[in-house]
Amino acid sequence: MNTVNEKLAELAALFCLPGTIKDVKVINHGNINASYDVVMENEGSEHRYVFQKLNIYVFKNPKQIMSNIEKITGHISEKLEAEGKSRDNVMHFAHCENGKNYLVDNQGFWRISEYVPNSITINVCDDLDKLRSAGKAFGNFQVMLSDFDATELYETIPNFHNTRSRIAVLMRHANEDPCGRADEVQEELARIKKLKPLAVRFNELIDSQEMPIRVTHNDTKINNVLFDKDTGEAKTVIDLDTVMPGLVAHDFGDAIRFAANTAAEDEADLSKVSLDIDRFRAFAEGFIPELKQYLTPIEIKTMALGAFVMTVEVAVRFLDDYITGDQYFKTLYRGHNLVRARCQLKLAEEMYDRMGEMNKVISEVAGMVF
Ligand code: GN1
Ligand code: MG
Repeated sequence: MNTVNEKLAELAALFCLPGTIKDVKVINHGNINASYDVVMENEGSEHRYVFQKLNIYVFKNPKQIMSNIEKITGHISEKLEAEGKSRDNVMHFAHCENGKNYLVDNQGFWRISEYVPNSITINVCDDLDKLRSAGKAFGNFQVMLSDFDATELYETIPNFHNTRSRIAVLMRHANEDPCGRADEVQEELARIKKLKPLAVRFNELIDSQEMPIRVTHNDTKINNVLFDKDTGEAKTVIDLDTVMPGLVAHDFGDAIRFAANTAAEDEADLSKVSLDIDRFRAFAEGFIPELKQYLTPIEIKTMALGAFVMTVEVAVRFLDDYITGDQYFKTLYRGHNLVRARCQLKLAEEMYDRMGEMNKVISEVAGMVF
C-alpha cells in the first residue's frame, strides 16, 4: 500500500467508517481541492466515499465552510422530510468521534462525504436534455434555500464574485508584476479594461440596492451536478464550499460560461471557443421556470448579463493567478492559467457581441418582454 492509501485508511478510521479500503481513484476535475474516490468493503458490502483535502490557501477558514455545509444540508434535509420526499440525494458528511465533520492534522484539513448512489458527473455537455435538467437542479437548489437565513452563513471567500474588486486586484498585481510576467499579458489587460464598464454593472446595481441578494451556490460548473447513471436526470448539486449570499445571475452565468462554451474552459485553440446558444437556451429552460416565482423583473433582465460578467470575472481571476505565479488554481503546465484566461476572454467578448441574442432567449423562456 502506498502512502496516500495509508493516509486514507488512517482517515477512514478516524472518521469512524466501517470496513477496509478496497479501491482508491484520484478525482481529477476540480481546480482547488485534492479529492479521492474511495471504495470501502465491510462484511461483504461496498460503500463509496469522497475523501477531500481542502485547499487552505484558497479557503482561509475551512471550519467556517464546514459549519455552512452542515447548516445548508440540514436545512435541505428537513425541508425534504417535511414534504415527504427522499433525502438520499442530499450530501452527507462523515463525523469524527468528537462530533466534528472535519479533521485537522499536520498534513491538512480533511473531510469525507458519502458518495451519492448511482450518480455520475460530466465535464462536457452537448446533450440538451441533460443541460435542461442541470438548470433545473441549480434552480431548485436556490428554491430550497430561499427561506434560509443568509446571516447564518459565513462569507467563506470575501468578495468572491465582486467583479469590480477582482479587476482592481488584477490591475494592481499587473503593476507590481511579482513574477515578471506582466509584459506578456498587456494585450489581455487592455481587452479587460475595454470590457470593464459592463462587467461592473452588478456592482452598480448592488450599490444602488436594485439587485436582491439571495443564498446562492456560486460555483455552478456542470461537473458540480450529479446525474443519475440510468435516467440521465440531474439528481443533486455538489461542491457547497462557496454557498454564500450572492446573485441569481452569478449562478446562471457561471453555469453558462462553462456549459455553453463549445470548447473546454482551458482550450488553447481559440477557434474552437464560442457560445452555443442552443445550450444556453436549454440551461435557461431548466433554470428559469424552476425559480420564476421568486424572481424580480431585474433579475430576469440581467440573467444574460450574468453570463458575460462571470466569464470576464473568471478570465480576470485566471490572468491574476498567472501574473502572481499560479498559486490559486491547480495548473497542469506552465502557462495553463494564461491559456485559460485567453479562452475565457474570447468567450466573454463573443457574449458581449451577442448580448441581444442571449436576452431574446431569456425573454422567450421567461415569457417577459424587455
Ligand atoms: C474553481 O473547485 P472548482 O474547480 O469547482 C473555483 C471557481 C472557478 C472554477 C474555474 C473556490 O472551481 O470559482 O469558477 O475553479 N472555485 C473557487 O474552473 O475558487
Ligand atoms: Mg469548487
